[in-house]
Amino acid sequence: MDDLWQDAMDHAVAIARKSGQMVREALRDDRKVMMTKSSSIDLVTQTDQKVEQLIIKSVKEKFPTHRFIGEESVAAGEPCDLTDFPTWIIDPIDGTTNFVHAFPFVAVSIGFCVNKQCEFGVVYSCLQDQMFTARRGRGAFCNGEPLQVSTEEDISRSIIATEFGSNRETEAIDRMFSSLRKIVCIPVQGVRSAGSAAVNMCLVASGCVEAYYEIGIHVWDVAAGSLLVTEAGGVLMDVEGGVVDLMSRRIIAANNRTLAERIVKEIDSFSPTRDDAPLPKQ
Ligand code: 2AM
Ligand code: CA
Ligand code: CA
Ligand code: CA
Repeated sequence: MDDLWQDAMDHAVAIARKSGQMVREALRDDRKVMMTKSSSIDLVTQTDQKVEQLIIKSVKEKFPTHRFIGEESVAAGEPCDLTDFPTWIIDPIDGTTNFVHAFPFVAVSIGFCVNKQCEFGVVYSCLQDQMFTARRGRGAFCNGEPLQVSTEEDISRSIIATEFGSNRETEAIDRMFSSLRKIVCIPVQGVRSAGSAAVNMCLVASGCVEAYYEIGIHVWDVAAGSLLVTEAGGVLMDVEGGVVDLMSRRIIAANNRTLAERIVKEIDSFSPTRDDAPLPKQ
């Protein structure tokens, strides 16, 4: 079984690299927005769809019994169910808005779960040519070099990453900024938004930022990155302090428990609905 997952991981790395090449070529020639999804700022390009199709096709040929959760397939009506079966969780372009604007943080994210547990994660940051890889129990790497989270214990000496997502409803924005205001005013040394959940998690794994939190993410945004964080020595926590459920659409990824718990204290938590519909009143 062990060797089989290694084979799958090698395949994920190869296909992520090939996908990254497609993304770089499209960045030069074709960054047109093809359509929007949940709102006018939720963008999809032809490259999002082409890359996802490429990944799924090539994995199906090699592992015909495996299942898939892919962002663009789910958008096209495929189920988003994480079962115990071997499942590839794919975000073909994490950072589509960045891609459209040529803002240079664009990643291909491939996570692989069995029995709902991540066995490996691959995040390819296409424009930096950085291949982030993690295998359960075997560490996290960038281009083969081992990664370690930051050792900082004090949030006031930390950089925190978060994102603003695509929900622009006043209530959601108010909650997000009320949490962010508290975090900024601790004060932290900085707040950053890379525009890609997967890249944010790789920044935590690399020790460049101490923590990343977001409410509204999907499983494909964080499946691969979550293993990078834990294998680099970091922790995952739900925004209310419990164990993270990758399907819950909210996450804190931090270098250590002290920082994660401090962020829990400052966040006004809420659960987004599955389809980005208006948030329920608290
Ligand atoms: P995407 O590029 O794959 O859609 C977390 O913020 C994730 O939400 C990002 O990694 C990004 O994933 C998505 N996202 C961020 N800003 C967005 C926006 N304005 N519209 C739609 N999705 C966005
Ligand atoms: Ca994404
Ligand atoms: Ca995407
Ligand atoms: Ca998207």
